Amino acid sequence: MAITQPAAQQMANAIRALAMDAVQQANSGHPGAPMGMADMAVALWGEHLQHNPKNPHWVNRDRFVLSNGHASMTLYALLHLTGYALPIDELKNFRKLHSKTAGHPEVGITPGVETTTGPLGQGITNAVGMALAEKLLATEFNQPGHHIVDHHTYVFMGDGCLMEGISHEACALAGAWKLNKLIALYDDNGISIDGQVAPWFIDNTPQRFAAYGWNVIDAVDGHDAVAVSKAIADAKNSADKPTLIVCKTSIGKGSPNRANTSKAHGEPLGAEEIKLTREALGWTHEPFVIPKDVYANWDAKQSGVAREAEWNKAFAAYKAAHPALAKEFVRRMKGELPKNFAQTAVDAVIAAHTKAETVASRKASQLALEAFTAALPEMLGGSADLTGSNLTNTSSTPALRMNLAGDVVKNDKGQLGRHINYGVREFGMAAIMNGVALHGGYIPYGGTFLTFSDYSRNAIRMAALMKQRVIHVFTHDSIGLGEDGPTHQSIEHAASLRWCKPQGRCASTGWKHRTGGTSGLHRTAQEVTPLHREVRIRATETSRTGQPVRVKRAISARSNTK
Ligand SMILES: Cc1ncc(C[n+]2csc(CCOP(=O)(O)OP(=O)(O)O)c2C)c(N)n1
Repeated sequence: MAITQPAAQQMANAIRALAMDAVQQANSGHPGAPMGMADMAVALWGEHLQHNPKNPHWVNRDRFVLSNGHASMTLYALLHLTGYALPIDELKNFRKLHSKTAGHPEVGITPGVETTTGPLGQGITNAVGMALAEKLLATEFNQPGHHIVDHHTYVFMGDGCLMEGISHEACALAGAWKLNKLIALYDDNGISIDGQVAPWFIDNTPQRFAAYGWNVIDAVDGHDAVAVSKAIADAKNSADKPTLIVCKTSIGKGSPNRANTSKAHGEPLGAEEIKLTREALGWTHEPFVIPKDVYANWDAKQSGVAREAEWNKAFAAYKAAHPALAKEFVRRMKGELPKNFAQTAVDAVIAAHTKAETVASRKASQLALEAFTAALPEMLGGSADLTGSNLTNTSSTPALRMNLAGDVVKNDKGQLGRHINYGVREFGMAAIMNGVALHGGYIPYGGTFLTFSDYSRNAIRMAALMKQRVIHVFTHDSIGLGEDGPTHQSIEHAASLRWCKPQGRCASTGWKHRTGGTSGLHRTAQEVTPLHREVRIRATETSRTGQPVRVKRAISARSNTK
């Protein structure tokens, strides 16, 4: 709908009221950012976001990431008001055990939450991964006259996300990849927990993003929903650049004594200040009571169902014209492995065991990958500038490259890039992989030295928390790596990550089992002699959906090497 004042004001005030009342009721939380971003939320969710509250999993929905996860009441209010299965009682139970309204948004718990956020900087990085996945899927599956993959990825983020170093890694890559359908709205309120950020955050953010190759829309009044909406409309026209919209806002907007102070950031306003805020906003309704006309203005159920129905029609036409591609797209987005994959995996393992080569396990890993990347077009590899050391590339995964217009280019063999040069950005790589996995359509894997898993650690933790199918290849996994010395030796890493450490020929078995959950595969730099041991491969494999898959050839073989 086209937003107009004063309806927009009331829609924004509904978010402000829900945020301050829920935080007050929980006696903890962050009212300031939701109150400050309320008008931005009206602009984006009231006018632009393509979603269907009745089906949060519609594959072509726009993705929305609340990178400043402490502002979770923004998202809960939006999900409730637009018609997701998040009743008002859940908002009354904000931050309570077993509620769907955790302190920070958690994917898989709350319908409509796309990723778990809270560790600042990772949300924007996940969003870069989602936008990348969209672009790559569109390249693979869209056909002339059939744009079945065609959505935006939107982000709200604050000063904290931009201060975190990972935002540099991710946003630099978003510029390099020309992710023009990524639109980030910066809540530029100049406040963080310790107060006015000016003394310790002096970056020129617009210039910083312009230098990354972003389209920057600066100095938008973040309390003018119409102005923000216009900026978003302009951003959607960006042909080859991601967009940063700098929204000037006041934290705690509406609160007479807390607005523009760090006290609004992370504590309840208190009963007296809430009363004053209600008066200042002209919001006369009791806590958790939203007038019918405000609900009606927010309601996105009908439009969402219509939007998805329209896409379903477009998909039916695509399916009629390109049945094989349509089938493959459905499989990929469901995250199911191809029917014959179990057999492929068994064949690869048998071949490795039969050959029993004396190679470094990173090489064994690459040999396994050679078979698996050929069988699984969804495997999207990469390395943080250690491709030749991690051995994550294969003949089916050429380097990913975009041309000047931002299109993904094919190599001279006609292959699309499927191996990402992340550059020296381990943390960015890990959180981008989380975003790719969350989007769906790909199984991301990426490599670095095991010792540098420390750089990526919190993103690995987030992948595990979110139960995402992300694979980390950690090579040079022992103190035996030698000449590089103690800086490059992993000592405590394997134990602290608590992962399996497959050896030698087990490399292919390791890869075979890494088709579900978050995994780290540790690989040696040095040759390892195959162990003399019995290999058994089950005749029945289990697919990701839990359905048994029959494998044609089962073996029980004994390796012939010492
Ligand atoms: C990686 C990380 N470090 C620290 C925190 C704790 N923390 C939560 S919010 C915040 C300040 C964020 O400031 P800003 O983004 O400006 O939010 P606002 O004050 O506008 O709500 C901090 C340090 C965190 N959530 N994540």
